[in-house]
Amino acid sequence: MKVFVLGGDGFCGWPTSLHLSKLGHEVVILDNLSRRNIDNELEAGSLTPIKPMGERLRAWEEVSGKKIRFQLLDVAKNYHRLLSLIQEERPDAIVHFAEQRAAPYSMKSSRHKRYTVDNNVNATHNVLAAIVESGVDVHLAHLGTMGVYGYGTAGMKIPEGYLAVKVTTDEGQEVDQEILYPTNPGSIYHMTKTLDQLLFAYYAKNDQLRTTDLHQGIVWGTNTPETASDERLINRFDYDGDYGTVLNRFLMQAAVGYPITVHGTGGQTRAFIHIRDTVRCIQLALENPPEKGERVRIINQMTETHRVRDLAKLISKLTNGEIAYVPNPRKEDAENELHVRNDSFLSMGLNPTTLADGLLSEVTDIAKRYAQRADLSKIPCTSTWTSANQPGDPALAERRETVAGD
Ligand code: NAD
Ligand code: USQ
Repeated sequence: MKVFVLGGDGFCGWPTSLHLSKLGHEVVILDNLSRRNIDNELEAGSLTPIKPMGERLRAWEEVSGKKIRFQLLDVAKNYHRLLSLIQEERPDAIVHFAEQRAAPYSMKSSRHKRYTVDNNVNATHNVLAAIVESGVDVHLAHLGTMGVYGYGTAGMKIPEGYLAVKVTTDEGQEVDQEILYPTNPGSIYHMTKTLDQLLFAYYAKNDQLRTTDLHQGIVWGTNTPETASDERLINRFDYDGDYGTVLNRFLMQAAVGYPITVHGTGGQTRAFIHIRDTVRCIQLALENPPEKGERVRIINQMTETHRVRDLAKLISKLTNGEIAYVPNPRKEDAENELHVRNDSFLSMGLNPTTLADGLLSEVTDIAKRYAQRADLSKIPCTSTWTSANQPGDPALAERRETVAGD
């Protein structure tokens, strides 16, 4: 297949591009490098030393003998270039990662809220409008989020996108229907993904666009076999308070001797997936496209759920690291249960990588190797959801504990 990877310089997009290229697909990366500019804005770079795009691509050609092409392009703004590229190249599939993806970044100020909405919604709509205008029969695979559902439970597992409901008609008859699962976003970022869902539903209905929306959980880990094959191919590793995600942050904090920052009671339960499974899931989604005229195919891209404080305790036990129970900068429930269906990828043959597989120590090893690059002042989550929330700073910790090892 010829595949456009929008956002192919990012944490998920780069390893996906290499994985698809390794499999023999022709990959073209489209990215405006906005994530690298946000590193400059936040003065907090990747813990791992990621190389410029040109060097990454030369290294990949050297290592694999395969060429990936790159187009510097803002998908949210350069509509006509995007359209011409689709018309000229006629890709079989487009994988769309090109959005601002950090919830804390999206909540920093009204400027950040507006940027996130403008960037994400326009990027998604431009891709949809350009596919239709080009007339090319492209399968669009988009990275959504588990956060579109909220993290609650209605006494059932969260289904893959659609909820079966019974409606009572005016004549008193009960009718079965399936509706998009009601959205309940917890940040401006997550809200943009709920807006994306409506755009996909509309274009699938009106233009028979073939679309797969992958509701992904929190990605952890750093490397895939391809990114680990040469240091110049290394994947990015975010640890700062805006872009670092919980499990990678906890592993990095323990590795550099910083307190493990649990927000509130750590009672939030979330869905997780390892980066190695992310790239396999995208492959499986591309190999199993929906038919023309089918409704949007929504798949939950996660392999396990964990409660935040259980992860902190596991890592404390493994590393002797101290846990700091810090104020929660977010407006979220203190505790939640989460049960999720993920039958689609399992039935396509995904063999999940789980926490128990020794990959925790791989992340800790990477964090230790590059520890001297870490700026510890960037670790606390300082972006607060409302003026009533406080930063997640260990200096404000209400309680501390270290879990004894075996
Ligand atoms: P990332 O920020 O590392 O990568 C996103 C890439 O998109 C960056 O390289 C950025 O420069 C590019 N980009 C952003 N806006 C663009 C635009 N307008 N035009 C061109 N390029 C643009 O993020 P990631 O962690 O790789 O996430 C990728 C996607 O997966 C996101 O849409 C995110 O919502 C989703 N996702 C990520 C996670 C996770 O834990 N990382 C979990 C669930 C879903
Ligand atoms: N948390 C802590 N301590 C920390 C950091 C986070 O307790 O130091 C808590 C947060 O309060 C939250 C949970 O951990 O309850 C998860 O936070 P996160 O930053 O790891 O994840 P989130 O903000 O949800 O966002 C990430 C990605 C996003 C993706 C989402 C998938 O950045 O792109 O969409 O995971 S999901 O969580 O399933 O919606």
